[in-house]
Amino acid sequence: MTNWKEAGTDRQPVEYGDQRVERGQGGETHQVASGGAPRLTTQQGIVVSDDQNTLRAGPRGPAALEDFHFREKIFHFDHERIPERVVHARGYGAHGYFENYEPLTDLTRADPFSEAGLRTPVFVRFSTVAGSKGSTDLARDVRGFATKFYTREGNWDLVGNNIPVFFIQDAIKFPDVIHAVKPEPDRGFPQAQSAHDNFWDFASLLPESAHMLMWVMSDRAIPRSFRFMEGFGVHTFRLVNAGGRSTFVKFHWKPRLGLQSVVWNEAVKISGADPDFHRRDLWDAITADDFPEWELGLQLFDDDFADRFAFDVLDPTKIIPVEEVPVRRVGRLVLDRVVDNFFAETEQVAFCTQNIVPGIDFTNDPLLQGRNFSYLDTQLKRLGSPNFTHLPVNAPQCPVAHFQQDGHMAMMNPKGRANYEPNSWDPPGPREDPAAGFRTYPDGQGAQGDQAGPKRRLRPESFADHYSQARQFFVSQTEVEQQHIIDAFTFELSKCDREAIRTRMVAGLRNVDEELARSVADGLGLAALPDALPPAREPVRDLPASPALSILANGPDSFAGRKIGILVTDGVDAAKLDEAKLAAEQAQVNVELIAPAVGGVDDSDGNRAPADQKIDGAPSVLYDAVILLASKHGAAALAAQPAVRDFLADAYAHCKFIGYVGDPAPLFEAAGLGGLTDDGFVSLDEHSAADFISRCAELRFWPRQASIAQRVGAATASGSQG
Ligand code: HDE
Repeated sequence: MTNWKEAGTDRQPVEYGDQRVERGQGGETHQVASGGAPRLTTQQGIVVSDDQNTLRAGPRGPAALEDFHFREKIFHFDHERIPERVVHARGYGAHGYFENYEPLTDLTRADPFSEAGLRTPVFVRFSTVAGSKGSTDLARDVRGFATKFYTREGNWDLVGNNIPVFFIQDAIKFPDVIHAVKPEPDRGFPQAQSAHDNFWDFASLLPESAHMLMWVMSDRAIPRSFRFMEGFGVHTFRLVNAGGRSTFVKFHWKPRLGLQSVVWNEAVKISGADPDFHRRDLWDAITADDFPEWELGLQLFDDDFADRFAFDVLDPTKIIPVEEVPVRRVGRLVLDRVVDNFFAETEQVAFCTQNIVPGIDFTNDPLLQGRNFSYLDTQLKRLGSPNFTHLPVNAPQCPVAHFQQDGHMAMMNPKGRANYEPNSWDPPGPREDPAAGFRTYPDGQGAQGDQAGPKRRLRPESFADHYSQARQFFVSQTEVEQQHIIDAFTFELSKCDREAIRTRMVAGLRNVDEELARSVADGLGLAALPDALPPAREPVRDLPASPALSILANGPDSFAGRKIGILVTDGVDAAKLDEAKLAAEQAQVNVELIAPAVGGVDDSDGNRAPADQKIDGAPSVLYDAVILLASKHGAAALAAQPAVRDFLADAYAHCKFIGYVGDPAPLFEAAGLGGLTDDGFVSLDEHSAADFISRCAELRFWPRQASIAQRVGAATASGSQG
């Protein structure tokens, strides 16, 4: 007989470091419920005695089928995954609130805008589009910016992107554009990249994508993090007031910390060093109570403007320049709570563009109309039940009452007999309310009213200008940004194997800007500039520039919210280190100490300064600026390390501000920077740390980009001569 009454007697107590555990007969680790730890149970609530061993006939015998604990545990594990989103699979969410500044009742009867200071709870999920769930945050891609407002009159989902236009004009092309950008179907790669033949083959044959391509080849597609990017509702929507008057609206999110992007070479390296760079940034900011914030802006216009405007306001490949219709800031979004559980909230949140509340309405934008079908469909596929609205993250935070019933995982089941209407029961169950209920705006009247006619598959002619706004975007960028766009096109097209695709794309770019097309052609080594593609409608070449479209021309005036990496060694000057840390704190800048070992360094006062990172794991791409606080002896040791040389060479190449003490020449020389110091290098012996940080508000020392390009040009020229 086995001694089943004496459970656990075959185990011995043992200490593993700071943990007291029990060791079983085979040496396995057992942790037993005691102190604050509750007892482990099965899903059915049966307390588990041993979670280390399956039930076996003899210690070396076969497993028993009756082991319900094992069976349940593995069964549940086998079903842990739900289908990832077909697009926007990789994302990160957080909770917060939207605070309305002033009542907007003249414009809309939507609840979140009804009172000054009203706070509406929200859940926001940021995402990339093309990559799968496990892909890198720093892919060149559009970012999703989806906000669920839990209003007192139901959920409103504003499912937007960080780019105000889209690739296509009609939802029927969505599967095609996504197939084209995703890994190619035969080989299953490349992951989370548009730099491959299929994407550019499709794009070069789809002139309506020209405007969007300018945005995705710009630095907008490689944001520094979610906190530093804008959001856009993209489509034209309607606001409708209590009297039934409609005003067209475009939604904008404006980041409090200003816009900021990384450079492409940095993005490539961050993808290796920290593929979670963006989600970590959001988590770190919120858990440090440095709550990310955006303002909601509205571009408001009427039918007359819509008729006057040079493009169709229903065309989602067009913006309305803010110089023509200014952005009115009406409230702020604050994210102040991380999720308790990633799966329950971020993975299971189900945004639906068709979730709107009284006071907001759709327009006939053909992309929006298609989306309104797609999102509900996709939630059923992913979440597996029409009851996905019962999940806490999706449940409205207002009364919900209807006669829909049953289905998988039904949690909220009505009581009583009435499950239909009309009925004569008491209680009768819910009934409709014509006054408070959602009423669709009776579109199709007024100047924008030609929205009916025979059923046909027809694209409006007013959608046929594909290039004018692409050009407007390009000419509105600073020189540095234009160069980034040229570089991005050159990089992406260089990854296409078929020359015909590269050539066709350059031919399309000629309709945007000759200089752009020529530079990309040169970068690709095209033998000759191809003829321009025949445009459906001759582009307007003299649309005025819209300075608001540039990131750099609208930079922040502060370095707040950014991160400085301070490289230290034993013997680091304690006073300088303290000064740098204090100046950073005062400027609301984060710092990380990077040392040869994570245990830290001994400073000049003999005190131990623990490090945040070991140098190998903290390349300079993870920081917005860097400071070298090495002692003389330490600097010599650093100079021998490849990771340190990369740290410096990259900080230089990415145009970062570099602070230093003492004579850094040997270190800079080791990094290949001998004789290259410029005004982006700041001696902290001559300047205070506070001065350095205020200098950093420029974010990057951009003149360096031109001087690097000049040296490359000179070297290429002398190479080709010799
Ligand atoms: Fe989406 N999109 N989309 N999309 N989209 C989805 O819904 C779709 C489009 C956007 O964080 C899917 O729940 C169609 C534009 C975001 O959970 C799916 C079309 C814009 C998110 C879907 C578009 C977006 C999605 C996949 C062309 C910017 C992530 C999973 C008509 C305004 C939401 C899901 C989150 C997600 C369909 C175009 C933004 C398949 C058919 C334009 C931010 O329903």
